[in-house]
Amino acid sequence: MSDSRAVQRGRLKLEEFLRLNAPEDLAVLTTAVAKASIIVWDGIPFRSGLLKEVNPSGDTQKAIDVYSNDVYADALTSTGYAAEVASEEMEEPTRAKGEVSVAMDPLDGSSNVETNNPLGSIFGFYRKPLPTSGRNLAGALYVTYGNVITLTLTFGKGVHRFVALREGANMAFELLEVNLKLPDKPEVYGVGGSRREWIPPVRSFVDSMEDRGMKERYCGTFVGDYNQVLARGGVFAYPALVKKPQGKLRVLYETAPMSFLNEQAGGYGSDGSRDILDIAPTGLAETSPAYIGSAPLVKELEKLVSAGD
Ligand code: FDP
Repeated sequence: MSDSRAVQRGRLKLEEFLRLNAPEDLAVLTTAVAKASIIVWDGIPFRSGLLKEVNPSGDTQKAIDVYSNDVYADALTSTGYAAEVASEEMEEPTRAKGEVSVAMDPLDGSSNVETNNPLGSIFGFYRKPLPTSGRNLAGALYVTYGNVITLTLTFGKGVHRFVALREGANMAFELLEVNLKLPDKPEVYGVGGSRREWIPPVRSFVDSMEDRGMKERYCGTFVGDYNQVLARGGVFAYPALVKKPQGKLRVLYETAPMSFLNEQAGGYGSDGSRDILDIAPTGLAETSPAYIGSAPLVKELEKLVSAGD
């Protein structure tokens, strides 16, 4: 962070921050994501089925996850900096002429749409063609569509957060927090799937977290659940399940970018036996168990899971 005076005033615009702190290609791609996130957010009431009769653009109603995918994929490919954009919503990545491979989850937690629980989007900027390991990430970011829209990002030099504020008829992102770090004292945990499906070491570790006075906080969106771990310290896990040892979350689109960001915030992410960033996925939609958050806790959990205790 080079412009700390501007940070203290709290009015540093995203574009200015990116000009000072990001390589040009990632700056342009991040700006595209920021602009598209407002369009996606605006579309949620109409596209989610909440307002069935109303469709502002008059075109065929698309499901919100397909809509988000199309908005982000168009925005990213039209920058000229993306080599490919991959997401679970597309059978094949969209190819373009740039050099950065983008893997995204355009609408994380789509089962939360109906209940108005948090939603998010995740983006990983890779320097190698997909699929590739998280070691080739040059940047990662996530968007939260909660009480406020935030964008939390890293380019490998700390984690910084921006918030969308109204500016006349538009919304613009301004710096909210710099150099976010997981607090030393962990307070919360959230674990996906259901307790009876978890492998035994995860069950016993959750019991031990309760014994340590930590609280369960689970909203059902990876982004929302991780976001509170970043604020309060603790662990988010979508663990290995007895009948689904590879868990549920996708490495390229979800766990590697979030783990890269989490490590920049001083945390650690494991698949139960190794750093998530060391996984070399062979397919775009490959999944792995994920244990992400405060480093000492995740390392403890990794030991238990590796030993099968
Ligand atoms: P969703 O299926 O609603 O898109 O990415 C998948 C995901 O949500 C994560 O955001 C979330 O952490 C997890 O699945 C929730 O799964 P469970 O309902 O099995 O807990």
